[in-house]
Amino acid sequence: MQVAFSVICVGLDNAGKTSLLRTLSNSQRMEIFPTPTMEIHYVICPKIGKYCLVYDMSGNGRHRASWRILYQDVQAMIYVIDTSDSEYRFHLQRHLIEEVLNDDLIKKSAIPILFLFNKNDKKNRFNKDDLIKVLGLDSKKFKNKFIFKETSSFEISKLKEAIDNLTDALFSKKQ
Ligand SMILES: Nc1nc2c(ncn2[C@@H]2O[C@H](COP(=O)(O)OP(=O)(O)OP(=O)(O)O)[C@@H](O)[C@H]2O)c(=O)[nH]1
Ligand SMILES: [Mg+2]
Repeated sequence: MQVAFSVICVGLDNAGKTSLLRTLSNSQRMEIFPTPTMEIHYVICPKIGKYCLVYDMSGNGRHRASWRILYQDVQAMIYVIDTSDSEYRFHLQRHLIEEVLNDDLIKKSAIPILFLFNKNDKKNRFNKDDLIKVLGLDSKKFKNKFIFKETSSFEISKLKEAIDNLTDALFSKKQ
């Protein structure tokens, strides 16, 4: 298996990280539990016909500090947001995103970040453009390239498109 690049997948607990990565990596449908610390997925990047290795991190508060251990080993980030979350959790989310984006290692490497606005199959959810504002995702303030996509863990076509967009961003950044 040829691995072209590595990605860290982060976001609050219950966002749907493991669910969408299992859809993308064609893992057998099995019951989903909160990720204990980390899970690894190999995801095909249709554009380049190679795989990327995705570190699926636990979003639990106790484990978030371990995300940065991998920041130097990855070439991209996927940040998953549950669009049906509560107001309190969006508040928490804003602080967490601020912390990630202002981390010295993320600033220095300027890796592209794919923000997935997940659970878009739900009726009671916020739309992408409102959340971009609420979460302070102003790309002009950062060197990292931001990609925004609405997804559902159960719809593979949008997820594949998102991986294509990330692959494009990664390789255009390197030129
Ligand atoms: N409706 C809906 N539910 C989803 C979607 N994605 C995930 N879920 C549900 O959300 C819950 C949490 O999903 P996980 O994939 O475990 O979330 P996670 O981000 O990996 O959570 P941690 O491992 O705890 O950080 C599960 O009950 C999933 O079935 C989605 O796109 N739509
Ligand atoms: Mg998980």
